[in-house]
Amino acid sequence: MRLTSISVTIALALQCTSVIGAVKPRRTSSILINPDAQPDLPTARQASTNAQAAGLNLDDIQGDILVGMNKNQELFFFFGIKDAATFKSKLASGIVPLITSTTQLLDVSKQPVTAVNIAFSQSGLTALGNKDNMVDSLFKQGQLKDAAALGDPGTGHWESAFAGTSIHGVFLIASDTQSNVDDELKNIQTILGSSITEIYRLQGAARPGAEKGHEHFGFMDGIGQPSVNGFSNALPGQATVNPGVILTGETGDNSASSRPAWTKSGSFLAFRQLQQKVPEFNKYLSDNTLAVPGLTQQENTDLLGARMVGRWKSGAPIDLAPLKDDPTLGADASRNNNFNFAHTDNPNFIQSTNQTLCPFAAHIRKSRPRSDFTPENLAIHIMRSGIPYGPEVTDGEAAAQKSDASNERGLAFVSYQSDISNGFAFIQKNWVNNPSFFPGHTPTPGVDPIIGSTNAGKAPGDAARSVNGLNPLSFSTPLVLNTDFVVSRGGEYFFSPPISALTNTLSK
Ligand code: N7H
Repeated sequence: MRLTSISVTIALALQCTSVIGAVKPRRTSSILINPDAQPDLPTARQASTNAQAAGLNLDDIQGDILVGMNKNQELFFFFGIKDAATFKSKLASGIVPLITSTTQLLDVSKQPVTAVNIAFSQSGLTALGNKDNMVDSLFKQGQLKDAAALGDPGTGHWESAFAGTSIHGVFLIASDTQSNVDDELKNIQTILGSSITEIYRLQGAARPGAEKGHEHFGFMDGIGQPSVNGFSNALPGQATVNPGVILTGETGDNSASSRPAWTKSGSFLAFRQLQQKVPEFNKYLSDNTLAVPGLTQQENTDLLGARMVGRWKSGAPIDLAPLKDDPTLGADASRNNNFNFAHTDNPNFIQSTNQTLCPFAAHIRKSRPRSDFTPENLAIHIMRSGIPYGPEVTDGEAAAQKSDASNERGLAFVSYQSDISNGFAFIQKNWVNNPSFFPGHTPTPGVDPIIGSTNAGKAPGDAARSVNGLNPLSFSTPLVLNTDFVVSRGGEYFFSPPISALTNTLSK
């Protein structure tokens, strides 16, 4: 268990103390969910020991950055700044005390009732009068100007709020209950009054019951996260990256020496609202079911989905469980990342041509090619911290095999990295959307069937995408995907500052 019963006991003890007024009441149940499949977070003590050795200040790093994808309820509240002077003074006096650090999130007894993080766009920093060069060209230009390069078919599908430069910042407000989130938003709005205006909000929530931790297509999410030096201890198969791959100004951030000093221990936040067409995805799988001998029709249908993702719905990697789901493997965080596509124990397995186990185009192989690079590329990694949004598929949608426009659902995608061009944007542009990636693999992989797009600059609408390797009986017979199962509704690039900078720089 991530948050131990010991910490709950401590929390209860603190609550008892609070009865006599010495200590503020704290939580006894966590804000975070804790599916077995996801790597455990370090305990507060482990993280603190690791951080001291690496010189990281976990009290200064906003909590969402390293902790990852495991909130119960999370609201993204996008705002514009109307009155910079008032905003700055309220930021320092009223908002900073609400901002939740990494240290606080790691221990139930230190978690607030509702966690709050804040991040600013380039236009937001400009609105605050900050003219510093953040040394990130994509942050500077904003996501709208990056839409075509990301493969979005124009911005016709974009949420109108993102199709402009008026979003100055975003509050990330997370708790275990919706009412806590609503109360905290009211509190923030009362503090900031008319100094901000609401531009857009997106409410995310972990899916219900047994689907907790799974995204809307049904696959367990949040498994393949890097282990960050100075924070966590790596499980077998997890990539260990320098803190500066995720955090600006830290070891491993190539631009550390040119960035403003106040940005040390911050991170760039790439936000994307990614709509998921779940009934259409399921229809495609059943219409194109595979024909692997020895499997039932349903097993062949499930196999196609697993080969598109690279994992089964339980989280089990197909590289280790190639034909059927293995929920015990999926739930075992010490084994479910322990693979690298190489199979060096089998002298007949030629990694550059053999897709019997995992297709070259599978989403997890495109987005983290592991040993396709020798050695693994440890510079291009992101910390994903998103959450599903929108309702469950209704019976009517399932029967019609078509999404109802009024029931939009998807992934409120969040990734953190020290350089957007080397993080989210690199993965999307150079790997996922690139039909020839990984080079030297035969036949050419094609695009990532989940999020790959070759629509750059075209009119909104589905463009056929060709993917090789999905059929284990014929690697070179492409499957043509005529529907975009994931539709970009746009987003923005933000910077999540260290907490000290909110007081010392951004409110001055
Ligand atoms: Fe992906 N999905 O349901 O198929 N993703 N992703 N992603 N993704 C992963 O390992 C999904 C998106 C990465 O370390 C899993 O957590 C969906 C974007 C990376 O082995 C599943 C959407 C980008 C990894 C999904 C979406 C990435 C990863 C397996 C959009 C970056 C880790 C579970 C709606 C550009 C790879 C897990 C590794 C894993 C899905 C978006 C990147 C199930 C539905 C935009 C780096």
